[in-house]
Amino acid sequence: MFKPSLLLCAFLSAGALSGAQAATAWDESTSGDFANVGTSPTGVSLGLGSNLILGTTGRTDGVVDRDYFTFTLADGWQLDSITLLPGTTFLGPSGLGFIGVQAGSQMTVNPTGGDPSALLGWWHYNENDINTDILPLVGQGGGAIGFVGALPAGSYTFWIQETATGLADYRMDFGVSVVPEPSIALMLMAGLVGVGVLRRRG
Ligand SMILES: [Ca+2]
Repeated sequence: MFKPSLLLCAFLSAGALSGAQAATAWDESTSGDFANVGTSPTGVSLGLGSNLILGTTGRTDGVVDRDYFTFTLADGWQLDSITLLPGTTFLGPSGLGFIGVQAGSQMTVNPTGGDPSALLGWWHYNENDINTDILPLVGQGGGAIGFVGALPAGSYTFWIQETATGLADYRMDFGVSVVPEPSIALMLMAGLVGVGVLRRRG
């Protein structure tokens, strides 16, 4: 018996397997501090699979270290997860890590303005988020444009900041995958249905 759901699963699995690799996209300890100005973010290159983003942010001696970086997802690619990894640190109960994302190659939002309406999404990540995918939470950030599911091909600029006084480390894994191509699956399904019709006629 023909099961289209199984066929789709096969395609999804093939896409996931073809993108399986791990890489450090940026490590501030070796690559340097991310840009501190949203309108001139550091350019980062993401590949298919796992992309580690490792950094430190916060406030020392009244100086705020905000981290801004941008990347472009090629046609047919999508950002399907941001996993917060162990090694991310927090500055006590009041220490809240902030992550925000804006569409395009710049972050134009005033970091002290408190207006998230131009953001695609944001989230205050915390200890409970370790080893979980925070992308869905980012998409639900209050007052932002919002999104559901993966971010499709295009340019995005991220802003990460520990909002308490002191320095905190963050370790995140940006998961990139190939967008499943329903058109091919549908064509194959149509072909299989056609075969079934021919068999009935025969
Ligand atoms: Ca930094």
